[in-house]
Amino acid sequence: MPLKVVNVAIVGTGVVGSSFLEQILNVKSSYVKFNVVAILKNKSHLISKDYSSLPITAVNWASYIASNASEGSLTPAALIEFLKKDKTPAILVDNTSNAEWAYAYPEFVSNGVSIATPNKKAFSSDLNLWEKLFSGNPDHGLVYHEATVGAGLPVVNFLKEIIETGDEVEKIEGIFSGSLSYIFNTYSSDDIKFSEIVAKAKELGYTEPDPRDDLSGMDVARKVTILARIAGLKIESTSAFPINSFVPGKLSEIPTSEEFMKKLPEHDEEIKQLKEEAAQSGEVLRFVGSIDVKQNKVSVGIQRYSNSHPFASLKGSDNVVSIKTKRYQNPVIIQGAGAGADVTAAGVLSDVVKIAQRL
Ligand SMILES: NC(=O)c1ccc[n+]([C@@H]2O[C@H](COP(=O)([O-])OP(=O)(O)OC[C@H]3O[C@@H](n4cnc5c(N)ncnc54)[C@H](OP(=O)(O)O)[C@@H]3O)[C@@H](O)[C@H]2O)c1
Ligand SMILES: *[C@@H]1O[C@H](CO)[C@@H](O)[C@H](O)[C@H]1NC(C)=O
Ligand SMILES: *[C@@H]1O[C@H](CO)[C@@H](O)[C@H](O)[C@H]1NC(C)=O
Ligand SMILES: CC(=O)N[C@H]1CO[C@H](CO)[C@@H](O)[C@@H]1O
Repeated sequence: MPLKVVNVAIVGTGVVGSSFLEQILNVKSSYVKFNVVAILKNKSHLISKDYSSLPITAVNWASYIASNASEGSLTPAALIEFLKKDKTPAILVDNTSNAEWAYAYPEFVSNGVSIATPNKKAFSSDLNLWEKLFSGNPDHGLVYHEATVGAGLPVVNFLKEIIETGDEVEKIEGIFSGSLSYIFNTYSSDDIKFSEIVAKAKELGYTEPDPRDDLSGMDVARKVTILARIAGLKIESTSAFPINSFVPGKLSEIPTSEEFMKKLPEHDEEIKQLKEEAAQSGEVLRFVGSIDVKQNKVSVGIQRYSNSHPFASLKGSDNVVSIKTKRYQNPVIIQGAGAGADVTAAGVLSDVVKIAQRL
């Protein structure tokens, strides 16, 4: 069988991008050859003039870029021009959390470039953008985004596949944030104040620089929007359903993250009461996203689960998703690390491999 060759362009070499580069440069496949033909950073870029793979290895790529990259980045339009000039099929790997790149996806796709990305913006913003990306036009590039929900866990592609076989999703429920998973798992098992566990999660780098960005539920809302759309609901945007923020009311207006952390202990007592009320009924608090397809209802916020429920025994910063369908009346449970550079990059790389197989 002839070796299949695919050009790969990578945007962003941060946490996930670095791990992705190491993984793709180590792929040993007998049927597909990945030519890494472009690497774009914010202020520099490296492209292969003759579309052969850049002369980099999993060991030296960072120093090679540091000394050999050209100044300035490329715009999405310039990258499309570059990729179109070669007849080898191309895949864009977007590892930014940048909206500019996300909004350029339809241009890539309509020019035949496929996309693999962990960037949630393109899939959780306007419904219009989603519909453009999944129009089903056979001349368009393919779009894969496994790592937008639960990092490398097989959630997005699994859902799309069972729906393609004719199954119907009835309900999806899950813990989709590594940081909130860690915070509530530890809070329910340990004798620790809520403000202390938030401070610890921040220290460990599990939260965003301002933990309110996690506690607000916005990131969970983005992931829930993506899953709800896959399940067939026409969710216009993340403002189309209730997001019950866990940031105590008065603290949402505080300007700095430092001040917020200083004031949070004032709310320890009221949060402890919630925990104790739940404990009296043999339940724990969990921050979940739920999608009830039959009732057309989506929500994000705190729920109580009995100690025997799979969500109650979650450990560390793991994610868990429960999927109930017409065929799986006893829900499918997918659980495991839902954050971290290596598993996220592996989720993106498995999308790249899937695209290469289909091209
Ligand atoms: N870093 C990742 O693991 C990851 C995974 C999927 C997608 N992305 C995409 O990348 C964009 C930018 O991310 P970033 O570069 O700002 O990420 P970052 O700087 O590495 O840190 C922010 C995020 O770290 C995640 N995280 C990493 N390791 C973790 C661990 N061991 N336990 C718990 N949480 C952990 C949390 O993700 P969560 O709260 O989301 O679980 C947290 O919100 C995100 O908006 C997203 O679109 C990142
Ligand atoms: C890239 O540069 C833009 C504009 O200069 C900035 O807004 C953005 O935060 C930068 N992104 C990264 C990942 O450094
Ligand atoms: C920069 O490119 C040249 C020519 O390809 C190469 O010989 C050199 O090793 C590269 N620099 C680094 C630090 O890799
Ligand atoms: C998720 C992730 O790794 N994002 C990175 C993508 O690349 C940018 C720019 O290099 C980094 O700043 C991000 O951290």
